[in-house]
Amino acid sequence: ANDGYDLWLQYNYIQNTDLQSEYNTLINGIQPIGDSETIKVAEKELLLGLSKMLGNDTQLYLGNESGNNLLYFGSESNLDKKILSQLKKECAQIQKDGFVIKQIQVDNKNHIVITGKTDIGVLYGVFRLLRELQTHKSIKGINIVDSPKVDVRMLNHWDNLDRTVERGYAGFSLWDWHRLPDYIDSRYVDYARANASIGINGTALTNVNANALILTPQYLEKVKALAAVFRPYGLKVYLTARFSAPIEIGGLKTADPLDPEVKQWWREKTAEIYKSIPDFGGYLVKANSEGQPGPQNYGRNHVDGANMLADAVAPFGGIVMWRAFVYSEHDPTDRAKQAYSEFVPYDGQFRDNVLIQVKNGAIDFQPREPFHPMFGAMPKTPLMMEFQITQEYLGFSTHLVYLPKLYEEVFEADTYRRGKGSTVAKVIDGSLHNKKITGVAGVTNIGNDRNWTGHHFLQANWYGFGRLAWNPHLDSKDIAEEWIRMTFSNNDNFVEQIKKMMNDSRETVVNYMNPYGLHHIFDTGHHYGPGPWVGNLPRPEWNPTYYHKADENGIGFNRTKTGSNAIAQYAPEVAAMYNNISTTPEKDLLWFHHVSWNHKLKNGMTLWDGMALKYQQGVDEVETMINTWNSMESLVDQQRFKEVQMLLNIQLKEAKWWRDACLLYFQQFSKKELPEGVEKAS
Ligand code: GCW
Repeated sequence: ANDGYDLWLQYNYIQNTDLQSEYNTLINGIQPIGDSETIKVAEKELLLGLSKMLGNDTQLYLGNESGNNLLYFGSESNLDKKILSQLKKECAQIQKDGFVIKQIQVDNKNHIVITGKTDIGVLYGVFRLLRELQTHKSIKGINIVDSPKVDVRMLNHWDNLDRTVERGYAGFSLWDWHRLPDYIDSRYVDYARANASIGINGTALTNVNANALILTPQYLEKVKALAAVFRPYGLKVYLTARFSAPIEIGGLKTADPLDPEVKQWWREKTAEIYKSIPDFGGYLVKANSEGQPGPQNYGRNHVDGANMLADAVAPFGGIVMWRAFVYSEHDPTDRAKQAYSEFVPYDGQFRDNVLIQVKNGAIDFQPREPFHPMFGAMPKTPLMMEFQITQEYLGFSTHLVYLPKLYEEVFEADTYRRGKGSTVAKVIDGSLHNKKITGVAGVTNIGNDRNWTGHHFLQANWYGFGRLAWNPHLDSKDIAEEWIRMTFSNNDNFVEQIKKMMNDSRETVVNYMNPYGLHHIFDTGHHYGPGPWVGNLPRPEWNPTYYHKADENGIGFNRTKTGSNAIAQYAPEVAAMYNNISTTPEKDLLWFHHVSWNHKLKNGMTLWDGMALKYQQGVDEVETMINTWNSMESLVDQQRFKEVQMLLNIQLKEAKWWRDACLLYFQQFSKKELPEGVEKAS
């Protein structure tokens, strides 16, 4: 049985005899260089991976110092001069925590060397070499040079202190606060290994809807214990800072960021944290959003709030990630415009160690959103990307959706802020405006389910998130292939078919949930399943009808000049494209336009017919996924096969539910028959 606990670090025995002999020849023993905790965990991982994949006793790899074909791993500064001299060119190309893996010859002997500027870089290189073996690549003459393109690559846990997880669908929180700090669950180590294997270097442990208690000594002691487990893996700990903490746990009367006592309180609290966690990363803050306290409660603004915290962490090298997810019920015209209006005017006023963390789209993690107009619009402020890995609006952990495809679409979008080719990826990696600090965050989809993510395939979203945070220019298809080979099988037929299935899955979910730019038509509150009708929540912008605006004339949100004019927040080229219905990509049609039911689509159909057929297509595509999966049964272990199969069957049922609910609802307005080919609701 395989319960999926090992994620993409399965290290399956390599059956291919040619590869076996190649790997065995070229890796005859391992030689750690340096004795840091990081080098020790790198050694442990190599021993685990090599002995499992090559079927040898771990002893075989140790104590072989004098031989040929050794695997050396250690940072540049610890390497022997003779070895280093063979790596000069490569070492000059790496930055930060990058690495080099190269086969070299010294004194007529062949060796492979993994090195980097830091031991963490070396660890990343070790995982990379293991991946080469896991994915059955030849390592003859290996020469890989790679560096992360983004500084801060982090997970955001929306985990509460009672272990519930906001928008979490894979069990309860991993953090066992009750038994910490004395009881260290071995799962913490596996969590750190998994993250290090994809280059994730930060984790914000707590919900952005924050509880100030995490900043009390009783909890900080527990955080310290977690930080100690994660440290060797290069994983820094961050905490969410509740803005009103000075009142709630500090006994002050105010949390006004300009109040000297408040400043002092945060300085002291921060110093206290750094005293026990010297490499603490900093604060993640949700302020004045959805009822959370913030500087605006005191007539101050985001700059006042963010800079106050930034000053507290600056002496220790910490950062503040200030979220831009703000919208209020007092602006009834268009929620999509608010973040831009509240933040862009402050460009240049934030401290150097503040990153503004922006969701990928202007509403809220929908199956498809056009890129957020803030990207590229704040040349003097580092903007950090926030993706959601957990599937709040994508069928929770029940539906198979490969999200790197979505992330890639956002990264590839062109902001035109410095002419054509000014992609979001270049905003995020800092190259567009020469940013000093860069970051990508993902709201995690993991919990204490045995397989971490509730659905085996959603492990790929954690994996792919990490890979794209490392390098936002990677191709999501390549990432899927790596993941499949490591997680399931190197069988080429399996790889090709499953890669296609994953790759198509994102468009499939858009088809059966939100085709043509529809958005936020989820059942209110929990966001599972369809609910385009009037919901039961008080705020107008929490109601689906606010977004689709269906009536007898048509459907869609007019964000053009004749409507909310949200398009004006984009660069002129982009604004012009979206302002005009004929140049708006059809995938975003109803995001920007209120369109008549008879509007002619590019394929000649009316909007109503086209929309109905998209819903049907989504259902048909889930059927295809099921067929693909079923045909792979002999190539997968039974447990994972069956679990995925059951979930796919639920997904099919629910794709039909989406189709039927949305079409029946919208039909009241369109007053049109379903076109041929669309199954009627039963
Ligand atoms: O998408 C919304 C979620 C909230 C979440 C909020 C946010 C943490 O429904 O649960 O709160 O976004 O991102 O702050």
